Amino acid sequence: MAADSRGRVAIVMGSQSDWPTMKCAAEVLEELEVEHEARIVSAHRTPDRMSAFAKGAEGEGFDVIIAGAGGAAHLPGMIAAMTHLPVLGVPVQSKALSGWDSLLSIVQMPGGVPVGTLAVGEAGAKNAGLMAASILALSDEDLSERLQDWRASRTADVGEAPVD
Ligand code: RP5
Repeated sequence: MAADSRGRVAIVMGSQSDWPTMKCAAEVLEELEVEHEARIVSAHRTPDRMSAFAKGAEGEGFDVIIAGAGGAAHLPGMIAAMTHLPVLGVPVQSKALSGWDSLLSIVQMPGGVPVGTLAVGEAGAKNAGLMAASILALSDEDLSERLQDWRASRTADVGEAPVD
């Protein structure tokens, strides 16, 4: 992909085990026809890969980074420290602490290096995809229309009264 190609989202995660959560971001980006690419980048097991990714993300043509991790989830913050692209953090639900550890690790960034932190788990990944699309839609009218249509179809799905 040419470095001047815009409108791309990187979805990175600390482990293969994060994919069932993070694929919710990929699915919504697919629905909105936003170009995206998913990679495994671990802050503690592949630190050199993480560093190369974060420093090269803009050069690769990415505009927004979605980073998901669980436990001592330092991946989104470490990436945010090495790029000025917007980083959206998704706390993956951990086994030991049900994602509280992931959430606090990602949301409590010291002032100066922001990570836009979403909800724990699949809802957070889905919303990260939607938020990435919203950011890109600021400079892409066609995407803005697709996003508004996507929202309108969810509104239209809501019935007036519950059915058995
Ligand atoms: C983190 O540790 C990953 O983001 C994952 O959520 C968690 C567990 O990883 P695995 O042991 O399943 O590889 O680095």
